[in-house]
Amino acid sequence: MTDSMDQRPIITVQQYILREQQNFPGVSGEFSWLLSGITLATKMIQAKVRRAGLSDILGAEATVNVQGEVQQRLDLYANSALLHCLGVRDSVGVLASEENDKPIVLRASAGAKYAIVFDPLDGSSNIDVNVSVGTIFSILRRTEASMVEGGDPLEGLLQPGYKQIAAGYVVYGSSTILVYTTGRGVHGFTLDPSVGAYVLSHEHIRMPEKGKYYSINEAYRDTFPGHYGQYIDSLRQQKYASRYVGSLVADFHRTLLKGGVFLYPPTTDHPHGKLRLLYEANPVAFIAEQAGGSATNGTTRILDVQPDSIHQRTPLILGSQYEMSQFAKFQPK
Ligand code: AHM
Ligand code: MG
Repeated sequence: MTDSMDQRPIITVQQYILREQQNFPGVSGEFSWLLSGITLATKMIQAKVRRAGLSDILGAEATVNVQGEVQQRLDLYANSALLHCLGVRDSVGVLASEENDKPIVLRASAGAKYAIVFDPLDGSSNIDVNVSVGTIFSILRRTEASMVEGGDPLEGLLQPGYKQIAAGYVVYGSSTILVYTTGRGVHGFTLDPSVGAYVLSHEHIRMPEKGKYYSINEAYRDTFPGHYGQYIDSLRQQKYASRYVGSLVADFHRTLLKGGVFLYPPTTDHPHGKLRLLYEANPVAFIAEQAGGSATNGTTRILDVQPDSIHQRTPLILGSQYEMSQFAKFQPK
């Protein structure tokens, strides 16, 4: 089958995963079935995002999530879509979402070997103004102890990021793109709305070794620890330009493709950082590393941090090799 426009063969994300799995005998098709839950949910979400101004889905709901943030209607729709589409997959044992205070235990059986954490709609403050938002997810294999009847579901979720078996995100931007890794490189699939499928568009993405942009909310500069300001000054002296969307998925996607550095340091309001370790920092850190970049919380590699709660926050600094090595030089001794 070819794309009539340019005669390139069409490879869908489903085909791609099945093909990857053929290289690893013993791996069943359950992972592709699980991922199809995510692709279905994100297609439902993007359909709502595309029609947002036309339907009664914009605006805030009268509820506040566990982070103390007002929930947007689209946040709630996105959360329900993911909970539903993943909840019916037998291989999923436990889910955790930014929008739910507690983890959702679906099945205790040993066959339900995966735990999935997600931010259903990242960048909520951009929903009402037609700026890119997205979905971020991370997939873990549950620990043996957490799978037995009466086992603690949290144990399967609170694993350091290096244990992720897959992670990805979808950006609902000028086009809808799914980017994921299973630890064998990073691949991007653009949703072709005419056929309703994610089609391979960016195989083996590599982050440039050096970029042109730094990405940070500079309005908080006076409340960052001092060395962050010094680092930004050095980038400005090197004639960097600044880009900041305010949706992690969009800022990360640009950094992945164009290189540079993204920073969300500790601030006075968020002394431990604002972004969430399990479903924001870990997935993008895994992807950054797989693409040749790196990610830190300022002192420690993000993927090495042992989480102690599902909604834990973290500072996040990630990007290209050059900018990250420069950042390390500004670390206080
Ligand atoms: P959200 O998950 O509630 O949308 O919040 C996370 C978002 C990130 O997408 C983004 O990087 C950050 O918050 C922006 O925060 P700020 O407005 O403080 O710059
Ligand atoms: Mg978010």
